[in-house]
Amino acid sequence: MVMKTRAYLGLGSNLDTPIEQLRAARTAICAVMGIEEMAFSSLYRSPSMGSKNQPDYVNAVMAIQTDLPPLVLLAALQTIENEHGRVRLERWGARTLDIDILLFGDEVLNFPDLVVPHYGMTERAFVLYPLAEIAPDLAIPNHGKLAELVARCPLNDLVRLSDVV
Ligand code: A4P
Ligand code: MG
Repeated sequence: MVMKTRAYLGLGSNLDTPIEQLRAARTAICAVMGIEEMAFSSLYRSPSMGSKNQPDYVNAVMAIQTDLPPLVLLAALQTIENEHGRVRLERWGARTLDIDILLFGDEVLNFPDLVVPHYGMTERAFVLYPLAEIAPDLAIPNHGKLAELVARCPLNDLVRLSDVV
């Protein structure tokens, strides 16, 4: 029997109709053999972190169940990013689609190409708030309870899109 792992993915886009990018990404992720969607958060809008001269981002978090090993999952997600016309001009630059593996079960992974938990997730409102929406009782390996991280994290102008439209 192959073990299935619950993983959490962070999705973000700030170019080319971000909401459509996230919808298309969700469909593409669900179509991967060995990935099953368990939950999908609301969409959240926030100013670009790191560079002020960029459009706002739209972010969401997706819970999946998968029997793919972590590096195979990463490769599948990178293929989807590339198929969605992502242009990597600069680190933290504007992008049509960014998919991060936030958590992979309760594993701590330190591969050259894959660090889990994702290094920025414990301080980023656009990750913590959507994650807490779909997994309020989660604990983050090495970082403790998600609810406590959320309580310490300012919103930084994050808005849930379903609250404004
Ligand atoms: N990599 C290592 N660990 C992981 C992981 N857990 N998940 C490697 C995915 N990839 C991981 O990433 C660079 C390399 O990270 C990959 O080749 C992979 O092997 P990338 O996605 O190509 O580059 P990047 O996204 O430009 O860099 P990075 O460091 O991932 O940026 P972040 O941290 O994702 O930040 N503002 C708002 N409001 N919302 C956002 O979503 N996102 C960013 C990008 C900046 N500002 C933002 C947002
Ligand atoms: Mg990334």
